[in-house]
Amino acid sequence: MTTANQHLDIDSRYPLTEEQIRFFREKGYIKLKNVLSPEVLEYYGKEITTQVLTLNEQDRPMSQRTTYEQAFIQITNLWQKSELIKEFVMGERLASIAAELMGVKGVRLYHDQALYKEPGGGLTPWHADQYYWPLASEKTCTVWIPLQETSLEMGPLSFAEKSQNFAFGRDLKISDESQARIQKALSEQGFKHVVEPFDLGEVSYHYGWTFHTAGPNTGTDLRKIMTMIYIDMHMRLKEPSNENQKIDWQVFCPGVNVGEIIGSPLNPILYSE
Ligand SMILES: O=C(O)CCC(=O)C(=O)O
Repeated sequence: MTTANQHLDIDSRYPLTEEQIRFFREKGYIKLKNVLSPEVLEYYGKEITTQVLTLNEQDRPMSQRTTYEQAFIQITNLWQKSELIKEFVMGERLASIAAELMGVKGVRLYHDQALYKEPGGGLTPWHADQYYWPLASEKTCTVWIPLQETSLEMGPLSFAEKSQNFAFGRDLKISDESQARIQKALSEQGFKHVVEPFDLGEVSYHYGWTFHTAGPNTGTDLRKIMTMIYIDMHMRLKEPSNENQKIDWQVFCPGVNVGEIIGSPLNPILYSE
């Protein structure tokens, strides 16, 4: 960080309390306020949006899209497309929070992805991310970074509290089926559904196995979100258990063999103690 860019702080430590760490491990998610400044969100967010709109190939009307396609425009590994986004994704502030929350000595990048929910975009069906990932342990989490204040009408991310150990639905990809079956199971088991807006500068972290969803965007503005998926720096690749995990292996950890540490050039260490 240069002196001129001191307001663009993406590297300093965010002081987590013991209580916050306990909260994350018990509830499977946490929302943290004032993590990123408005200047950071404006500066990097502008470039993220430019890249998303340039790389987006989805131009069919909502009515002709699948439920998955209606939920968001999804662009992955933007850090490979732009030096500025690379700088943001490499930031130690968000990565060190992930390491501390999970209780690991360091984290690597699994991949980044922008998730832009258009006005009129549909709900994000209930799911757990780790269904998609050939990862040998549960030490993985996503930071969900709104690039604007996110009201309830824009479809903020919401969580089933303490669902990270719930086994039902772990074999379901994002679909109408996951929405119906997981919603029913979570509600029958009495899981609390936490739905809250996000302030500017607020971010959330959730485990790979925490069930989550997001409402439709009923507003008039684009819901602009950047995410990074962090893995324990010692995470090993496991034998894929479905077709999506096979694809993820090829795309996000190319050249890594089953049983090896996920250390391909696409999985740099972003923070270590
Ligand atoms: O942004 C969304 O609507 C869903 C995000 C999500 O599922 C995730 O980041 O794991």
